[in-house]
Amino acid sequence: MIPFVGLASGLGAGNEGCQGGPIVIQNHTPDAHWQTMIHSSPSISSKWEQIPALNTQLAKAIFSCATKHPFVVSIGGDHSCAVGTWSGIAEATRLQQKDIGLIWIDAHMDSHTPETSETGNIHGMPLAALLGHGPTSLSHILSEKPKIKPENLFLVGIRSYEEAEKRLLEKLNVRVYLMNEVKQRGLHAVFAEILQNLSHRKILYGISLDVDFFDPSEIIATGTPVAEGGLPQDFLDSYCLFESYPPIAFELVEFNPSKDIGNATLKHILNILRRVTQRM
Ligand SMILES: [Mn+2]
Repeated sequence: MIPFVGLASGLGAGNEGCQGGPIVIQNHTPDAHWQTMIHSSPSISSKWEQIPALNTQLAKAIFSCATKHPFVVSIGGDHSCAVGTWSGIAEATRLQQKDIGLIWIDAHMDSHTPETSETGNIHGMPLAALLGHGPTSLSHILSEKPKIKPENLFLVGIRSYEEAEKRLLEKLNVRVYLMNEVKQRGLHAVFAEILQNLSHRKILYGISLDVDFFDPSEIIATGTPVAEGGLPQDFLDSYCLFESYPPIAFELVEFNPSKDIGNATLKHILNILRRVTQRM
C-alpha cells in the first residue's frame, strides 16, 4: 500500500489556482490510498501565519506515513509544501540515523529567502528553508536541524532563476543541472549520474517534481510555465532507472487545474503518478 497525502493550498504562489490541484488529482485516483488532505482556509490570517502551520500539519502526516511505509506520495499545491513533505521525511530518516537526499526537478531554483525574493512568494523559498536558511518558521518544522545537507541535494532542469538564489546554492556547493546540460546529456544520463552518487553513499532519497519542469507545449496548467522544458515521455522513459535504487518519497506540485485545456496536463500527471506508484 502506498499512502498519498495532499496539501490543497496555493497560498505560497502568485496565482493560487494550484490549490485545486490535489483535489482534482484525488478525484481521478480512486484506487490510491489517500490518507490525508489538508486544506488552506480563506481565513484572515496572513500567508506567513498559515503556510508554516499547514506545513507542520503536512510534515506530521508525512512523518506518520513514512514510519509505516517504505514509499510515500505527497501532492501539492504550490511548491512551498516541500517544506512540510521533506521535513516529515527527514525526521523519519533521522530516526534511522540516516540522511535524506533530494532530487529537485523544476524550472526554478526555489532557493530564495524573504530578503532576496522579489515577489515574496513562499513557493520560491522551500529549498533555502530545507537547507536551513531563511525564517525559522519554515526551517525549524519538526526539528531545528537543517533537513537536507547540500551534498545530498540535486537540482534538475533549472532555466529560470535570480542571482541571489544561485549565489546561495553555489556557496553551498549544491549540484545544479541546468536545463541546457539536461538537453545536452539527456535526462536519462543525468538521473543515472545522480543515482550513482546517492546509491554509492547509501543515501536514502526522495524526488520533488514541480510540473513546471516540463515544456509548456505539453504541460500548460501550471502557475509559472517556462519555455524549453523537459518532455513527460522522456521522464516516464527515464524513470525505470529509479527502480534499481528506489526513492522513499515522491512529491508532485504546482498543477493548476483552472489553466488546463481538455485535461491535457491532468492526463500527463496521472500517467506520471501511475508510473511512480508501479514500483512496488
Ligand atoms: Mn518549484
